[in-house]
Amino acid sequence: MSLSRRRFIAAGAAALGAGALPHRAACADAANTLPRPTPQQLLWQRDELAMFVHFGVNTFTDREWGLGNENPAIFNPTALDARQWARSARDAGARAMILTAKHHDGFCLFPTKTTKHSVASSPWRGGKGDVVREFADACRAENLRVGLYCSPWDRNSPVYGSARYDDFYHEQLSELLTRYGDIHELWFDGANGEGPNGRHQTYDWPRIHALVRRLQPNAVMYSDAGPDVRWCGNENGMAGYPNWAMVNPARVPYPGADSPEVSDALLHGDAGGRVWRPAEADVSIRPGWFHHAAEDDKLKSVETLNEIWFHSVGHNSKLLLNVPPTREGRFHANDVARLREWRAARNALFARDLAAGKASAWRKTGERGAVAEVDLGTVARIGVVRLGEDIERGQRVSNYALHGAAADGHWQELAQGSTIGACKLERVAPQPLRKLRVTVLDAIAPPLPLRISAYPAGAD
Ligand code: FUL
Repeated sequence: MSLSRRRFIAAGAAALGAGALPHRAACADAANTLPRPTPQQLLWQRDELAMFVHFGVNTFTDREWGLGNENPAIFNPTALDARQWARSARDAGARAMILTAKHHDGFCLFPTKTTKHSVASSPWRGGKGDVVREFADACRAENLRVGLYCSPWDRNSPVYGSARYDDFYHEQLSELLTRYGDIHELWFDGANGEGPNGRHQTYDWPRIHALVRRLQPNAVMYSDAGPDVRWCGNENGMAGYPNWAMVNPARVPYPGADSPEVSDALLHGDAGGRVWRPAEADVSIRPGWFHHAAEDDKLKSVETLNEIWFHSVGHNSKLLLNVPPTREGRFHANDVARLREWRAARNALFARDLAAGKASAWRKTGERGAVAEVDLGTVARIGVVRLGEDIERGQRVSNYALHGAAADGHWQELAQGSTIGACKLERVAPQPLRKLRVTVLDAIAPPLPLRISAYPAGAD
């Protein structure tokens, strides 16, 4: 069985409607109809990094997808410490954390009226434990937003594959949405196989979405196709480029198919899309999502994590990095150390923005063009340039060039690009520069002043 999820698409997405592409000549008008993020989507994206936590019966069976017939007694972490997860997440620079409250095996990490297949039937904390509660408390203690993954696919529920499962799932979500305070993100996974009776389920997405909106109006909902946040199309943490935050829902229809067209729409979004639905890039620090002792020395290197950062956050996406607790219920020392090293490396890369507070100029060049220039006031070897649009007013730039000038005033091209969005990171060949210039060559609506940051190259 493939471990990559098969796509299902959140119904209701289609109901939001697909509009016509803005006509290029009607650029100024396009600004009025340009999709914009909700305050919740904006907050979600500004976090840049969230930590994913896969934990459950699979941790104890050494599997990635449980079968649903596990004995709850196997769930018995010996030293569960959600605060340690939260501290590591915060130290790594994450601002939110998402826990698998229920994975495909149906085992609930919280006590629930819906099933006996939960922590209440395990010996852990004498059957009185609640991992979701400890997780939510730990997140709040470390100033992290709380997110929950509750798999729609349930390989344990006897009612899976019938209308009764809609009520069952509705009840589970209601418990999760009413007991644990503010939930920032709900994560609806795309894997969708058969239940214990061999039956498949067609989920009632409009009902699910309405429930979340009613009980947690400030939460964003992720699924492969939304409705608030979409998948980036792969599990490597690599968003596509160009990457628009908008989609045309007709291109990511329900039920989804593993077609090249759907992958393309998820990877790149759509310049003409009428719905704001930015991409989330998820990846695990290890080969698997759950902890396997055999992978304790197979962690991604700092270099790989940096590559992921440049291709996720640096491609107008948000990174969701998974770190799985061990059977003890703690992050393994190797993961904690790797997160620390990676944070130190990022701190070094982005320590000093030499463009901050420096003289800058912004000049429009026709309807769709503009030139932004910043004078660093000194000559410095620049290694990374960060560009950003004011996405509160929509994503606009579709083609640009980045130039730099050394002390002699001679301009040379450093990079060319298409989309910018919330953040585009450019790694440039380290060289002494005094000025930077971004030329917006084309945009889908009149471009707005850009944010430009310039970071010195490390010793090489
Ligand atoms: C996939 C799931 O099937 C994996 O087990 C994991 O939860 C990953 C994040 O999403 O679709």
